[in-house]
Amino acid sequence: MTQASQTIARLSASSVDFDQALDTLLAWEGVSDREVQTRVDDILSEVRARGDDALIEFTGRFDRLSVSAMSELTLGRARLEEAYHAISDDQRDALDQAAERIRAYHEHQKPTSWQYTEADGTMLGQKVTPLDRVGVYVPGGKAAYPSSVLMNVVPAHVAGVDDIVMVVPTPDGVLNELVLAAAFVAGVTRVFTIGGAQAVAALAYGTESVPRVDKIVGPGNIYVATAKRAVFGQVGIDMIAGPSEILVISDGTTPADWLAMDLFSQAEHDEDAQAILVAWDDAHLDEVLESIERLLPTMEREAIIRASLEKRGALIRVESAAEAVTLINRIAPEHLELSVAQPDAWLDQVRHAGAIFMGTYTAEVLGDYCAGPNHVLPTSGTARFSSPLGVYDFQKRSSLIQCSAEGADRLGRVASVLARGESLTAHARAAENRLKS
Ligand code: HSO
Ligand code: ZN
Repeated sequence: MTQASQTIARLSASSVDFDQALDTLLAWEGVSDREVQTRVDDILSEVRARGDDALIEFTGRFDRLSVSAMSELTLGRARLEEAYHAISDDQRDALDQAAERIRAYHEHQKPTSWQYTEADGTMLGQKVTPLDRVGVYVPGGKAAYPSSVLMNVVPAHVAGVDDIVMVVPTPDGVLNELVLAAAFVAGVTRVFTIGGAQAVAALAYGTESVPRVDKIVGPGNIYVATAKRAVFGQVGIDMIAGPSEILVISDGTTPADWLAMDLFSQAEHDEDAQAILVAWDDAHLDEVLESIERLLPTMEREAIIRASLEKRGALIRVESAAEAVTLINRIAPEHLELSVAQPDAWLDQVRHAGAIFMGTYTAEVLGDYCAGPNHVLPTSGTARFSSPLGVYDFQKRSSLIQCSAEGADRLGRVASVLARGESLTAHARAAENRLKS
């Protein structure tokens, strides 16, 4: 049943060593490196102590970009708008449509403040407030995705964040106009063309030119991830993302060539990305493998896809649809494609997945770009306990209590007893002061 393939592993869920093979396949160690840690700590304390001067120095050293003032590394809305007009009509139109759909979807997420009043007039409630200022990190180089700018910025904007600051490294001063145009469409307030741990430090501590933010979101390399971890507490951060993953469940209703391309679309992100397909029909699995092998040589990113499929990909044969469900919940994938005739029938049983793509026509890439839901999703099994990036990540809640005289009496009696039990006399007396008699 398990058949050798050079391209991608074929596993059978009924083989005795399957559990162990699956563990090995899924294992992903979040990178942590002593040397990186030390270098990041140095950069953080330099920026904290010397502000703009340190930023200018690091940007010269790491991005080969030498400037004499931070104003040369700052782009305002006018410059972003220029980029928006400089890109092609097609690109502008696609960005607009994507942003609009992402905005509309996230509008549905807006939580509301609420209150209720008890019989004695005591009011209790919750007040939702957007964060004042957010920093969005956008990587330079091969992972500079305009779509990720939309996905990180639009929810913050919908949440009501007034000031959305973006940082993006520009090695040798080369700007990515599409990224800047996306920043314009999404509602970024201003951009600093700085990156790495120094940019994270600037956002976390503030410098003369870069304002201190309340939360930093967005993906980055190991230096950025290490810096974000280090400043957590000083500011909020989003999750630290691992490599992208897709799990496709196929009952054979979707053409094998489409499925192969869906797997490639994750694999082409990077060598560590993970693409897994699960089916209960051997002939169908053969067909998918045939598609993979035939299409792979036609891909522009063949080398990356090949490495990813070889290292972390798999075609898994299960006995039944029920066994596929067990596997879904065990893997807790970032992206789940239910490529089956009746995806709705599966939903009740799927407990852990970042985003669920339902049916033959719903390719994961539509969610990457423009369906509306966020593409920043929990990776490496963290969908067990976390959710897509959303409006709620850019807001916080305050609780509200307003006691009536009767309420103060009623609650004061309870509080007083509990306070005395904790030997906290001032607590008890503060409550007792407001008792009726
Ligand atoms: N699949 C990636 C997002 C992305 N795809 C950006 C293309 N550009 C992680 O969800
Ligand atoms: Zn993608």
